[in-house]
Amino acid sequence: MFINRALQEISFKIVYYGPGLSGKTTNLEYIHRHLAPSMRSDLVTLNTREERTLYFDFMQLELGRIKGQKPRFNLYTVPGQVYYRFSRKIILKGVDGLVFVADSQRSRMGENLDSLLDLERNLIEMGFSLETFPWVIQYNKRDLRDVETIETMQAKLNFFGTAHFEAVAPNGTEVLSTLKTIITNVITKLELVA
Ligand SMILES: Nc1nc2c(ncn2[C@@H]2O[C@H](COP(=O)(O)OP(=O)(O)O)[C@@H](O)[C@H]2O)c(=O)[nH]1
Ligand SMILES: [Mg+2]
Repeated sequence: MFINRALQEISFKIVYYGPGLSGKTTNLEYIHRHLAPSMRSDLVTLNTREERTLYFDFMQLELGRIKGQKPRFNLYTVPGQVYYRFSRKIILKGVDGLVFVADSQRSRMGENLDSLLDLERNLIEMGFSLETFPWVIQYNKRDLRDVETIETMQAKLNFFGTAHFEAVAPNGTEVLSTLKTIITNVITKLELVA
């Protein structure tokens, strides 16, 4: 979180985390398409092919006022692939809220769990834990054939019982409700709304 008192601006950082190809960028693309240009910045996507050390998507939302403050929400995605461990740590710095985007395909359950444990390890290094940190979990790709049941995904991944969503990111199913919930959780945690 970053507060600029002079400008009455307050910035929050929300990070979309999860294994490679789970649909993190697709979430941001949908949000970008469906919010008025006055409410959001351009979507910046940095490509891995350019061999950057840092690789992420970024977009800023500006949503009305809360208690006189102009809140901004900076949305980031992390690269999910195992070898981008360093990028993920950098992108997590200063995070206020997390969306974990899981891939519902049965064959991807191992990657989901690895990524969630990687996230928890990184949070613990920063002095936090998923047990108390504002986060939500999105079970994406519900439109595909060979998906795990929600009950099994809940049992395997949602070990602290946080809010969960059943999404199809390309057509926007549950994309905005996921975003709204994490924004509300972040703001509530900071007691900006009574
Ligand atoms: N069928 C289906 N495909 C999806 C869904 N979400 C994302 N995809 C596809 O999965 C691939 C990876 O998505 P992307 O957003 O780039 O994943 P990221 O690596 O997490 O950023 C792309 O081809 C997307 O179009 C979904 O809900 N259903
Ligand atoms: Mg991506």
